[in-house]
Amino acid sequence: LAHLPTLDGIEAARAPFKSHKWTSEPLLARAANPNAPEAVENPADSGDSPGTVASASEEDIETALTYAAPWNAPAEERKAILNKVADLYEENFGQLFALLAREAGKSMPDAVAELREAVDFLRYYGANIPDAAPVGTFTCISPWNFPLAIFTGQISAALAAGNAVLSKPAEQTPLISHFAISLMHQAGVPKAALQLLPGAGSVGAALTSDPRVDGVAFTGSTATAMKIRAAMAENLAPGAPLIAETGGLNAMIVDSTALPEQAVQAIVESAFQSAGQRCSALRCLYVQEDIAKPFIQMLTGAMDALSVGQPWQLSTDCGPVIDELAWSGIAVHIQTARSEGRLMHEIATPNSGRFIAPTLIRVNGIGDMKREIFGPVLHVATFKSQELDKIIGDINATGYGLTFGLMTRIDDRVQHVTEAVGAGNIYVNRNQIGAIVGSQPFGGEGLSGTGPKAGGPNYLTRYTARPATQSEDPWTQTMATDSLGK
Ligand code: UN1
Repeated sequence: LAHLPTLDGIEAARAPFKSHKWTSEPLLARAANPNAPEAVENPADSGDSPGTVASASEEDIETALTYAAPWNAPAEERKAILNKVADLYEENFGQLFALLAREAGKSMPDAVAELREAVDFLRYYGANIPDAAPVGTFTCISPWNFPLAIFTGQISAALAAGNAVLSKPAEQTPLISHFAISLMHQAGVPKAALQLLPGAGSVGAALTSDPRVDGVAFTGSTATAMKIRAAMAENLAPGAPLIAETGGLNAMIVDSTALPEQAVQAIVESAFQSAGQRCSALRCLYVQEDIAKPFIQMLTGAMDALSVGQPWQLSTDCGPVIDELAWSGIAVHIQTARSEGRLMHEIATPNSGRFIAPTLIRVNGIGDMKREIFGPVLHVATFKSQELDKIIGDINATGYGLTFGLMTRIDDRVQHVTEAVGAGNIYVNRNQIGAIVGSQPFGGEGLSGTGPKAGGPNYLTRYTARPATQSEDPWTQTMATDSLGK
């Protein structure tokens, strides 16, 4: 019964959508001259703000670094406290959902999935506490697109291993981090082992270039990961671990034997859930030429059934994109495609707010895509059967390797294609998002991340003090040969 939501929780789920105001501050005593609180934006409603955030000042960062102390409680106690945090997340689901909707623009189904993933991370890492010393002090830099799940995943892994954590959440989503960290403290994580330092990139830069930091977990863009890598190499102790999950240019191949209904559903989910704002999302769809016409007709029909709208409406499939910068970048991309006659389909969107209609854009192949478009935009190419290996070559040539999807009923082809494509998460005859903690760990290859996979058996070892050998650090090589971020 302890896990059932309380009536308060249900009421809390309703009220905060419109009225509640949260504040987020660094969770230690503030420095003498703190930064002034600023309004946080609601991505779906520019007239609304869910609360205020006071960014960490230089003095706050200095205090946090001085005060940080590894969590040296016995493993059993750490496990019990992480499980208690999971319980508190479940009990406070109303506030967490409200924040996911109002601060991050998450639709209700996306928010439910995210809360579940966060709870899964806490219980999984709690159940797998490594028998080794911690690295020391870990900086955890988390993204706005999973402001609860990835944020909690990084922190709970670092804490399970006994590290001190300095958390720098995404600039767009400080309030949910603040609330979640308050729950962690309430459950018994010591304040010196877990400190929140909200702010912009400069806060992250300070927390990844100070020699008192011993390791960094980062999820975000490949370019930022490379800057962090360089700053760590210059300032941190040699061998300090960087655990990075970064971008992708994810493809799916649908051949003429695929079950069309299954493929269409998988594509709609993979490209448009979370408004396409997942690094795992499908970006480039290859459809075999023989079936392309009727297949794309089915796909556009399924798109027409999607509803774009306010996150807290239960009918919403696709909420807003995160901010003005994201919105304008995607809008320009769609406008360019329109002017070049490559727009294949788009659906209606609300007139105001930062909404982008799920859109199809024609491309010749993944090579036409210069960068990851982080929104509900799917690029479509066709291929002839004899071109299969060429496409696989093109997909691998992007240098990324996060997710890949294959829709076919030919067994030999499953084996051939899944062996030939270099991607961390390969999915056959299903959607290519929504990895599951424990049973389907998530992580990329090449420019998409350093590994090990989050929610998998090797992840926690990188948060423990072991001498890292060259072969355990595959990114050293990748970084040396690629040209991004230089
Ligand atoms: C991300 O979008 O930053 O499998 C990664 C999935 C999620 C992806 C998270 N775990 O769809």
